[in-house]
This record gives sequence, structure tokens and C-alpha cells, in this order.
Amino acid sequence: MISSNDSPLKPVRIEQVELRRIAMPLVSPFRTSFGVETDRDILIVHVEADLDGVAIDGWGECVALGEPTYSAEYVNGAQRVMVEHLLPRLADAASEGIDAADVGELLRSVHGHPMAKGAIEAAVLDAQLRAAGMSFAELLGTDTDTKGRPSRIPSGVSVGIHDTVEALLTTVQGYIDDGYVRIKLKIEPGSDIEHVAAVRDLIGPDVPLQVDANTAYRRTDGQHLAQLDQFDLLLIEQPLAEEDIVGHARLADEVETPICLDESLVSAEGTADAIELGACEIANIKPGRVGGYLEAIRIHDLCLARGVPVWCGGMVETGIGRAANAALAALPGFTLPGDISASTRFYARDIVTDPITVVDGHVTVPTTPGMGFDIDRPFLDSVTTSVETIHLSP
Ligand code: SMG
Ligand code: MG
Repeated sequence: MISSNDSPLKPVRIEQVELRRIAMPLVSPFRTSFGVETDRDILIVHVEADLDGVAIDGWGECVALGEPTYSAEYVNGAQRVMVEHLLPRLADAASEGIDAADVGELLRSVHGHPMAKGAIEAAVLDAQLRAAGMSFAELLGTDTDTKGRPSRIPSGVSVGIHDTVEALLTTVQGYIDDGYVRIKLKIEPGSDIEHVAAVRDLIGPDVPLQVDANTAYRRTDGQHLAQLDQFDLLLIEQPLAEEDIVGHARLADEVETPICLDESLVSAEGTADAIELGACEIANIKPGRVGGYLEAIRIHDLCLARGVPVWCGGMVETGIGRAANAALAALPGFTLPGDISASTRFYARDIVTDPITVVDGHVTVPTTPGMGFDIDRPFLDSVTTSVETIHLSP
């Protein structure tokens, strides 16, 4: 679909790349088993491209967090690896013209750093799509549903760990009132069974509910986690360490609730292996975590072929990342609601002019040319804390 041979997109020459850091306070602290986020320090990749003499901008959001606590990547490291290792590898091709489908191969000799690579690929793809006047959803064929109506996707919300059950219930009730069709609770030892029981009691048996441990448990916690089976959860996300594929496979035998991997899945090959080993009954697909939207599509395709349900995860993105996630999540294998909540779930004001909104529990797939958003330049400038510019071609 998006290989360079049959792509409807033309390569773009890239003159320079601007690496912008922005400071975005969260509307409320977001606590997970690995820490608390109160403000995001986000790296935005802005490619300044040219197609047949016409200037085109392309934007990509790097999902690396401020500290290497979700995964090994972190925002300062992502920026350094872009400047010192990734962007120089694009320099030769940049003056001829780059196709997003070739970025992965051009950057392959650098080990790891999928979030940094994925942000560059997204910015190139955004520029190519804008040049073609085409939306990412149109490229994917997800702009309309089977009846030709604008596509929409169900919206789930991720709820942080709360100090008390009472506070958690107040927060969850607020999201139910906002119309979210699925609740995900962050859990950790000490904030799990009782919290999930109280939320299930609050929302009743029919609202889809799932939990995310962000690697907080150990192999020996199988019987403890099996207590969650009574709450009819959609899935348990990433209970064990990122590297512990065998542990997840054993847990999948011990616990009835399906085991879903997030942090462990960083490539299509690794996902196929985890599925084969019985460690991944459901897959959380995050384009940033796997090196970009194109690898995310490959993972979707292989999961669909193997009958493994997938859903689209979130990394507390701004409207840049969220818009593209919404277009991706309308692909047919995404049979579970994603962490694609409204922009206002995390941000008082977004850096795009058309932030994601949730209506009747759904998000309309954006069809703006490019990855699905337009930048609010004055507001982006006002939250920018630094700009590093790298010249790629004359
Ligand atoms: O973007 O809505 C969102 C947050 C979804 O819970 C979420 N993400 O492990 O799935 C996850 C976390 C990673 C980021 S936590 C700061
Ligand atoms: Mg997760």
C-alpha cells in the first residue's frame, strides 16, 4: 500500500529540519507505575521540504518522554540521536528527494531509537501527503466507512493511579459522563484489585474495562493477577518487564484475562515472535514505539492475519500524533477502542487548529491533507522553548 513502488506520493527534497521543543502542562497529573507526568517536554520534528519548487512543511511528534522510564528513549537523547546519527544519514537522499517508505531503511544501521526514527518518518510522510493534497486516512483507505460515511472510531481513556479509591471513582465518573466508551486503569502492586473492583462496581458490567501495569509485576505474581479475572476485563496490558516474553507466555496460561503487550513490542518481527510464543493475545500498537506508522501498519497486518486483536495506544500526544493515530486506528484489525481520548483530556490548549474531540464516545477520523492536522503556529511559537536547525541540502 505504501511501498515506494506503488505509492501515490512523490519523494520530497528536504532542505532543513527544525527540532522544536515545546512545554505543555497537563490539565492534571498523570500517574503510572513508573512515575508522575505533570508537564510534557515534547520534541516536534519540522521538515522544510520542496516539491517542484513549492515549499512544503511536514510535522512529526516524537513520543519519547522526559525520562527513560517508560522505555529506554527519552527526549534529550532522541534529539541528540537525530542530530548526530539519524539526520546525517538522510542528507544524501535529502537533496534528491526522500520517500517516507525509504526512511526506515536509510536509518537501519542505527540500532534502536524507534521513537526518534518514527518522528522523522512521520514528518516526511506528512510533507509528502501535504504535497499531494491527500490525507493519511485517504492513503490508508480509512477516511470513509463501508457505507461511504466519514469514519469514526471509538474512544477510550487512560486513567492514572489515584491515592484513594474515592478519588479514582470521581475521576472515572467524570470520563463516563464525557462519553468515553472504554476505561483503562493504570495499576501497580498495592493499587490494583481493590481499585478495579470499585471501578467495575461503579460503571457496571457493560462498560469495557482494562488495566495497564507498565511492567510493575513479576513472574511470581500470576496468582495475584488471576484475581482480576472476576472483573471481566478486556485485557491486562504489559504486566511484566519489557524483555520478559517467556514470562508473559506463562502468565497467559495462568490468568484467564487476555495478556496484551505494549512496551515489549518494538518491531513487526518481535511481535510475530511474541504471538507465536503465546505471550501476546492482544497487541497495543503505538506508532512511535515501533519506529513509525509504516511499521505500525505492518504489525496491524500481521496481527490481522493471525487473528490477534489490536488497538492503538497513546503517548500523551498533542494533536500532531493523535490525528495520525486516529486515521491508523480506523484500519480493520483495530477491533478494540484505543487510547485516543480528546485533546482536552491532557491539554488545556493544543498546538493544532483542529484538536481531537470526542462526540458520543467517538472520534471522527481527520481528513485534513497530511497526517490530519494543521498547526496553530502562533500558539506553537508561544510554547516553544528551543529550536535547533539542521541543514540537509543546499
Ligand atoms: O495518550 O491517552 C494517552 C495515554 C495512554 O496510558 C497511556 N499511555 O503505557 O500505555 C501506556 C501509557 C504510556 C504513557 S504514560 C505517560
Ligand atoms: Mg501501556
